[in-house]
Amino acid sequence: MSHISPVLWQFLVKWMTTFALFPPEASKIAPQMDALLFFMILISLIGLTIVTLLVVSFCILYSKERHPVAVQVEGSTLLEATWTIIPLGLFLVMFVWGALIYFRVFTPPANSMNIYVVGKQWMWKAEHPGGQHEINSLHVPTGRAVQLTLISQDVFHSFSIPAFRVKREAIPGRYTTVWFEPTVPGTYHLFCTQYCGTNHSQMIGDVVVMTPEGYKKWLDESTSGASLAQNGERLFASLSCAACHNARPDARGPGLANVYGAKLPLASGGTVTADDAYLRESILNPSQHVTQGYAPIMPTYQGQISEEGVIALVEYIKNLNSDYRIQQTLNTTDLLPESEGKPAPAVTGQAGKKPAPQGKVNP
Ligand code: HEC
Ligand SMILES: [Cu+2]
Repeated sequence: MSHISPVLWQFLVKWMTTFALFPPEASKIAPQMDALLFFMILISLIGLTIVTLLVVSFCILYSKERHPVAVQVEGSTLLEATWTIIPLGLFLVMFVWGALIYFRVFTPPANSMNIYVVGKQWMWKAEHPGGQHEINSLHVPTGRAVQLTLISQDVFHSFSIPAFRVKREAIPGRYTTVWFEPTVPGTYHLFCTQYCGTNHSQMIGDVVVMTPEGYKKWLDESTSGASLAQNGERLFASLSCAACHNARPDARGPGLANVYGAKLPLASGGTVTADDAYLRESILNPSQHVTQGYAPIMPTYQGQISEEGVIALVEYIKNLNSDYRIQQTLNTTDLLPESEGKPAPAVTGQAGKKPAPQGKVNP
């Protein structure tokens, strides 16, 4: 969208950024948001100038010395209609323009890659699907839509990257998402912008935007050996989830293959879509929504699994979906050359349900 940023404006932004008056524009949405901001500032300046000029000139023209006796003015329909309709039009332009950007900001593209971010007093932890994790830093590639799934482990935090013009609350007990497409390699600030206790001001970090090749290299060097889904698989085994969720015909729990994104019928009537939030909720609070045809026997794991553990489990269950894994392969793991040969996580699907294809998934 560089056509909405004329040369003069780019010069202005560059100048302000150099003098630390303005954050750099490092994401695709940033110049679009700034265009609206500058439009609003421009309109406000024009309005300010007109009003100031009128106030000053009326003070001089209609002073007591010049007009000792007040003249009564009865009003002008044309004048009033003009000063109503023109600002109304301008405000509607701002509204529609703002709404268009708002929808764009809140709708991640279908092919975005997902990174989990957990906020806690007083740090940000990022979990990449490949198993890389980092604290108070976030590595992302240019030219790719990146979606963050945020959650807080304690109090409200707010995740903000000014250079990308994004900010979203990290809420305890609930997943929120935010997305951006980085455009310029470099290191940018990462803030918590909601007062969250004594060391709130230290809840800061670096966002490192790398070229796709640089990011690939970083992923290789930072790999912890197991992907997030593989960690989840390990947790699934150690917490004995498979005692009930297994492929055996007499399994006491439903099969979890292809559950992600499915519409599940509930015992209480109605259906629910199994998204990230639902998976999290059904692990920590299983009696909340009991799936039709099953007894409410699943124990709660509240307090037994950290948010990172829940994320690993959620990622594991998502990866039991064949199409999710293919999508992930297309989006993320094709940046990960060593992952191509990795075996897919084992499927503990219910008998009768089509298990996800095993093995190598190449785009
Ligand atoms: C004692 C048996 C048992 C254990 C152990 C168990 N579950 Fe369940 N789980 C169930 C049953 C029964 C249901 C369906 C009824 C319900 O929704 O509560 C269920 C539902 C679910 C659902 C919702 C999906 C659906 O189709 O309803 C998820 C996700 C899930 N379990 C994950 C887990 C994970 C992860 C673990 C281990 C941390 C686990 N379960 C341990 C029995 C169990
Ligand atoms: Cu915070």
